Amino acid sequence: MRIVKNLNDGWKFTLDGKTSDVDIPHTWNGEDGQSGGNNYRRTVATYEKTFPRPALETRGKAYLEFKGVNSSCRVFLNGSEICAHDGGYSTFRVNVTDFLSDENALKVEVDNRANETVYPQTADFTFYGGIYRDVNLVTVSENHFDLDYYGGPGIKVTPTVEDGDGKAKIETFVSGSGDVHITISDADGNTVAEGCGGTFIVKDARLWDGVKDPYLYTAKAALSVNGNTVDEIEAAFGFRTFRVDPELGFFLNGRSYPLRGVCRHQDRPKIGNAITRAMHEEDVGLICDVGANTVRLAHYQHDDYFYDLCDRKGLIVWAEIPYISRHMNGADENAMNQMRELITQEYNHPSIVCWGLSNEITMHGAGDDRLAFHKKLNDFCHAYDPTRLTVIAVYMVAGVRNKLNYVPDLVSYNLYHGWYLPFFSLSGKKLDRFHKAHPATPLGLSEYGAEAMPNLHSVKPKRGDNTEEFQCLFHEKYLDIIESRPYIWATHVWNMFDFAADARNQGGEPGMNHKGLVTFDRKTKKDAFWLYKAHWSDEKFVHICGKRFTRRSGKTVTVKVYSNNDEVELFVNGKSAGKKRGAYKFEFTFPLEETNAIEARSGGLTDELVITKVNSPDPAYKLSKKNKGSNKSWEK
Ligand code: ADA
Repeated sequence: MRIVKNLNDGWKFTLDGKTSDVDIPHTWNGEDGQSGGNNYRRTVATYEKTFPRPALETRGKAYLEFKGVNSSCRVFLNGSEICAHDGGYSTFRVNVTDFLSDENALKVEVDNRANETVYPQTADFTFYGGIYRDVNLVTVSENHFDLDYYGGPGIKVTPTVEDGDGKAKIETFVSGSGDVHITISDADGNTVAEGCGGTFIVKDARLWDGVKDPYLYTAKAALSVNGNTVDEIEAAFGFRTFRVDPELGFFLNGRSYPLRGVCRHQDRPKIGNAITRAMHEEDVGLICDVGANTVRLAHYQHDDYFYDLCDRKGLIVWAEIPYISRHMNGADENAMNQMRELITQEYNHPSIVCWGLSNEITMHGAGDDRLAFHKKLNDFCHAYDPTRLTVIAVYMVAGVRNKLNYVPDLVSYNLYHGWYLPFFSLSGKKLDRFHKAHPATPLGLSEYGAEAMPNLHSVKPKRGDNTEEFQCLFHEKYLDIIESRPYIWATHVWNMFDFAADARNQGGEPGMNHKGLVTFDRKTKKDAFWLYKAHWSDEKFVHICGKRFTRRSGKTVTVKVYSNNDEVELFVNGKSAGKKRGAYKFEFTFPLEETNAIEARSGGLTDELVITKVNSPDPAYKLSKKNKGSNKSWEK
C-alpha cells in the first residue's frame, strides 16, 4: 500500500560555503528578496539530508516527490544524479528504488540564477530560491497508480452535466497491473456510483455552483491484485457547466455569473514563498471575505492545496504559467513543459475554468517565434484539455489588433490608465475598442490597480501619491468602468495582497509592490478592500474610511463611509451629522472640533473613528521627496 512520508525536517543548507540547519519549506531570499535594490542572491545552493531505507514490499517502489523547488534543481541520491527539473512552481517526482541503500544521502542543488531557458526571468516579483514546498518519500506496491507522468495524481476526472444528471468520466493510470474499482461518494460520504471505470452517472447531481454552493463529490480509485487492495487514491471533483458569451459575460450552470475578483501572489514577509497551509487558508479566507467569486492565480502554478481551497470555497480560478514579460526564444520547451505539468496536476479541480498562456508578453522585445509559439501552446491546451478555455493577459499598450489577441479563446487586458498613465477614461475606451474590433471574443480585465501605503494619506489624492485615498478613488473609477460594461467576462484586481518585487522602489518601502487591497502581512485591510466588499459581498457591514488618517486640519472634514446597506447615518460627538441614502459610498462633511468621536450607523451596524484636530497638515502622511523612489526600476 501507498505510504507518504514527509521529509521536510532536518536538512543541511549550504550557501557560499556556510552550512546551517533548516527545515522545509525554505528560501534563502526571505530577507534580501524583499528589501529592494534588485540585488537578492540568485545563485546555486544545496540542501542535504539523510534518511533510512524505507520498508518496501517485494518489488515495491520508492519515489521522491518535490512539490515546488525554485527555479531549477539537480537531485542526487547516494552520489548519483537521479533527476533534474526546470520550473519552480510544479510538482515533480523521481523513482529512487534502484538507488536506495540502508542510509541514504539526498542532495538537492537548487539554482535560481538568471538564464534564458526557464521562465520566469523578467517579471515584477521576486524569484525566491529554495525548496519551498513539501518534500515527500512515497512508497508503493509493485502495482500502483502512476507516479511518473508529469507529477500528476494518477486519476483524471472529466465531469459533464446532462439533463440534471452528472456524468463523470474517470480514467486511472496504472503502473503494472491489477483491477481498478472506482467509488464515487457525495459530500456526506454516501456512495452514489461505483464500478470498474469508464463513465459514471450520478442521478440528479448536485452542482458545484460557485461561492453559493461549491458542492464536491469524491472519486476513490482502488487497485487490487488477486482480491487484495494494493493502492488507493482519490480526487475531489464537481459537476458544473460554464460558458463565456462575448456580449453577456460568464455563465455558470446556465446562469449569468459575472466574475469579479482579485489576483493573488503567494509570498509573505521574511519567509517569501516558504508558506504554510494555515497561510493559504488565511488568504482564501480574505478573498472570500471581500466577496470575490474569482481569483487569478498569478503568475505561476500555486500550491495544490490552494486549488483545493478554491474548489471548497467555490472560487472560479484562472490558472497560469510564468510565461511573462519577455519571450525567450530558447525557452519554448520549458513553457510547454510548465503548461503540461500545470494541466496534468490540476486537471481535476472544478474551480479552474481557463489556462493562462502568457502575461504581458509584448512588454520587452518581440522574440522571433512568439506568435507561432502562442499558437502551439494554445493548440496544446485545447488538445490536452478540451473542457477548458485559454486566455492571455495583455500588456496595456498592445493594440487591440495585436496578432496575439487572435490566438486564445478569451482575452483580458492589464489596464493601468489612471496609475502609470493619466486618464482613467482611456481604460474604458480601450475595452470598447477591443470589443468592437473582436465582437466574438470575450474580453476581460486581468489586472488593474494602484499603490497604497497605509501610512500615506491625502485630502486631495493624486495619481502617484501612494495614498490609501488615491487607491480608493482609482478603484471607484474602475468599478464605474466595469459596471457599465456587462460584456466584460471577468475582472481581477491587481492585487489582493502586497507582494515583494525586489526591483521596485515606491511608497517609502523599497522591494515591494503595494497594490494590494490587504497588506503583505495580511493584517491591514486597506480602505479599498471595503469598497470591493460593498460592491461584492452580501455580508452586511458599515466601514468608516481613514482609520489611519486621524490627525486632520482645516475648518471642516469630509469622512467617507463604505457600506452595502442603502442608508448610513453619521454621528459626531453624539450628534447626527446627517443621514444619507445611496449605494456603496456615503460622504459626510462637518465642522472639525478639537476631538471628533465619529460613529457610522447603518442597519443596526456601527463603526467608529476618532479624529483629532491639528493646526496644519501632518507631514507624516506625505511621502518625502527623498523616500519617493520611482517606477524606473519596473518601467511600464
Ligand atoms: C504588470 C504585471 C504584474 C504587476 C503589475 C504592476 O501588469 O503583470 O506582475 O506587477 O504590472 O503592478 O505593475
